[in-house]
Amino acid sequence: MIELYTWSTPNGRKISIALEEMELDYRVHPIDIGAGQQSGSDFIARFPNAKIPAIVDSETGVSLFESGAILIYFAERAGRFLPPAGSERWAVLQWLMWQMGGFGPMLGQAAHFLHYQPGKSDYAAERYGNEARRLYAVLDGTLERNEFVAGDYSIADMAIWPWATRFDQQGVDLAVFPNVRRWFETIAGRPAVQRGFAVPDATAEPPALAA
Ligand SMILES: N[C@@H](CCC(=O)N[C@@H](CS)C(=O)NCC(=O)O)C(=O)O
Repeated sequence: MIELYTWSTPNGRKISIALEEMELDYRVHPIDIGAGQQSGSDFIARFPNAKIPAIVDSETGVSLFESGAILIYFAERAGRFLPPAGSERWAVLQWLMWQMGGFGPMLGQAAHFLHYQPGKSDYAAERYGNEARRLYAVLDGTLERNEFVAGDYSIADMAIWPWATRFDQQGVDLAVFPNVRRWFETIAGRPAVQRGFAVPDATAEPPALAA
């Protein structure tokens, strides 16, 4: 059994989507980050970065934070969605690291300055808005050549897709990125993705794209 500490955010949803896709048994522990529960002493004692997602695998004793590490751990445990060796494996890890270093941190900053704090800093809004659109253009380019980011559907798609669900907050128009749009809708249609998206908020659904 995997104990999952999470909230309804892109980083949290990566993990619940992966658990659903890999059919691993898990129990959800909601951590309300708006109420500061990630800063509680019990949570920090186990997960010193004080952020969700985090997991404990009660069968193996492995305890992990950082969503990229958790996705690799699950893929190796389940033997799915990460090729065991060779250039296909490196392609998945490359795109997973791209998400962890860029298509996540930069989009978070874009949403902060464009959506949550509009008008606070024109410089930051322009800088992160431009970087968000640049990252979507990179994603669109790879999806023009491949059905999924690294060939077959993988943990890299599971990491990237939840961040793309917040495109409107990031100042991004998906009509400009037709390959991202096609990929977005394909993944949104997967039942495991829909179940994972609704953790821990059972009413949550991926955004429907305008026709
Ligand atoms: N690099 C970390 C980022 C985790 C992260 O930023 N989590 C956010 C929610 S998406 C959080 O817990 N925020 C609460 C806070 O910063 O206090 C990962 O990928 O797991």
